[in-house]
Amino acid sequence: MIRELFTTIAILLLPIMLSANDGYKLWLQYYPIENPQAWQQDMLKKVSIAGENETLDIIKNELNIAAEGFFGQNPSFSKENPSLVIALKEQLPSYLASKASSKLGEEGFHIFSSDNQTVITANSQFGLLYGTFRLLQEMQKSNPLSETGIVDSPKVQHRVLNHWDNLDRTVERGYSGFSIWNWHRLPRHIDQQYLDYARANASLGINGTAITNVNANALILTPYYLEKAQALADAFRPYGIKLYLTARFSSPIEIGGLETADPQNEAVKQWWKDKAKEIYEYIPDFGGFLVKADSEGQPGPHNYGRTQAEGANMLADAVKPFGGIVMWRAFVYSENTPDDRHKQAYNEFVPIDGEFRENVIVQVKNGAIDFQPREPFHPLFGAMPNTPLMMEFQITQEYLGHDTHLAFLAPMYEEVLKEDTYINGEGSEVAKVIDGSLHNYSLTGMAGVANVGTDRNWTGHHFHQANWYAYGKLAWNPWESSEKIAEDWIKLTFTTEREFVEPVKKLMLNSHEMVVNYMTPLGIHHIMARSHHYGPGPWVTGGGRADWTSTYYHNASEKGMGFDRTLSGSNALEQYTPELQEKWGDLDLVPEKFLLWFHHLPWEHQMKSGNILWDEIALHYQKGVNEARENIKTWKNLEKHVDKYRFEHVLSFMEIQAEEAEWWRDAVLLYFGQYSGLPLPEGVEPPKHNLEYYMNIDHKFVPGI
Ligand code: GCV
Repeated sequence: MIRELFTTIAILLLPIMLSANDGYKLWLQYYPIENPQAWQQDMLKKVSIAGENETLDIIKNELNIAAEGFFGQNPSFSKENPSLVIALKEQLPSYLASKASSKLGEEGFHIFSSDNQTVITANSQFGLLYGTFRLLQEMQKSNPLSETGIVDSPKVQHRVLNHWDNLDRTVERGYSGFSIWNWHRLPRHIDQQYLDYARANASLGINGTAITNVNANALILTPYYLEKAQALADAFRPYGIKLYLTARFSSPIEIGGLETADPQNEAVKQWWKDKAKEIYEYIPDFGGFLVKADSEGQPGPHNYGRTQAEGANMLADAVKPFGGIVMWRAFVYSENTPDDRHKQAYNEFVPIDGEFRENVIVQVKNGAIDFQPREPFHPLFGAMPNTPLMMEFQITQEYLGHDTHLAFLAPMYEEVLKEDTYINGEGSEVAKVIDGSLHNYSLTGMAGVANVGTDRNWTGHHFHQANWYAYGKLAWNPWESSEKIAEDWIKLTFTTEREFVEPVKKLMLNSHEMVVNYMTPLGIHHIMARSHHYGPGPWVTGGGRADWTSTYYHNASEKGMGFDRTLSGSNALEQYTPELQEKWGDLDLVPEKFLLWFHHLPWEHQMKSGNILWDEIALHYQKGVNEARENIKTWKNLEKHVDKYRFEHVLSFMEIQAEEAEWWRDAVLLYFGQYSGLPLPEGVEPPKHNLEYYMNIDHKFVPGI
């Protein structure tokens, strides 16, 4: 009886269960195209794919999934009168080959129409894969092909996700469940999620993944784990994705039985050469090493009185014979160096510009401190013309509210990429450092610290899928606009209905600034709770390292607040070009978003708005709260355009965000208010509790540490 009842309930619930969208399909929803035009439907009817290999099978599969989703039909694959031709340029008949662009490079593609055919061509199978994904994305957006079609190729060579995933499957700064790498089941079990991960990356043109934490465990380099890494590399290969591993600098001691890891020691050099050879036996196309050294307790060349270049070069020599590269992080700083943390990486790396091997690329975080909600660009960009530099963005939201705070990060990435370094005069944007054009770099790259985990929707917040997407798009083309990225992502992920697309785009494009408003406006930085960085902690002080406290950065007292990085302070400003020193050093010229980053100012400092600093700070916090509340209203109005599952999920996260924005506002204003001694300006709501209450909040077991 009970069994029958359950069966009946299950049957009744089936339609609801089927319509539930858990977000697993990301931006590859391939939802039905309403009222498809003839060109759309015809294009996927008969497809000719030249040749056979695993990547071409993936292309075939993708076309099947898409056609099924768009039109409920499957293409037939045939060479007879195809509507869509997918072939390498060298395989095209000459009348079509002559129409194909000559500027495709290794990974680019050309999609064009000729008579009644659409052609996707490229110089490599991965170019064909990228072209296929692009065509399907254009179809989903209902964008007809123009006369010239689409010619596109990546502007950056190495487009790599960095997973801070540990071997026990915890993820440092990961907020979406556990690591998707199930080491215990590898190498024999290849989880479907690995393939779906590779597919999602390929759809954006991401071509590399560093699968282990930069706070590295040497065990990954032992045969036990190499066999597992090999299985992952094999799974990713047909998607055009190379595998990288993080190398712990002290590995020769920890797993090699040597007494030193000195990069000038012959036995150590040989150990790395042998290790590299061994890795390439498992993974013939191994991408190379990603290294964090001499930073936050990680071992490195400093332990032996050597430079970063000497450390990097030893590893570069080891992988060089096999075509590997070394991505050496510039995130080098120490609590024992008495200088402003902001200045340390520059001081360390600029003097050794040009000393790195040609297969080393130095990986630099977007800002000089640490992925704050807003930072001016890192002064290293532009300052190392003889050493290739790559960008490191953080996709996971360590300092941006973790998984529940909606913050679309493309505007933040774009702000940094489009900032002018003035290094070769006006027009020397950071993006030109990254695409290599400013200094003619022979290597280019962009890394994104991944936000994916075992959560069914991959990224915790459904909208944080957009940050993975945005990173991929900007790694492909650092000049892409956040507005286009947002619009495309919405259309691919939800719907093309304008009544949905426009308000959601607006909400997304404003969301990063909203978070800055309620967390760290006007250049305030690093005032998060200690260690896990979840929630406010402007009172964080003391402990082992001053540079991990809030008071180090805000310097609040009765006299005012801010970090003086001008001549009268740490003079970190001198690391930028004179144009920027002049602009950012001058209180009349500095953009207010960087005000307290570079200046220590009295609470009564006059702002452009006419408000005093204290009032302006308070009003920014209130603005952030108001915006978070407004988002809830906007989202509620859009209910009819979204499936129930994602609607409710996003709504509940937005409610958490609005509540936590209040928490931020109240805690921070109470704390700084002790020093300003000034009342809250009109329009700012009084705090709900006293300062002690906020200081005693202690969230247990916050994920990500
Ligand atoms: C992987 C910050 C984070 C650390 C991270 C480090 C880094 O300090 O808090 O978790 O370590 O950056 O980028 O190496």
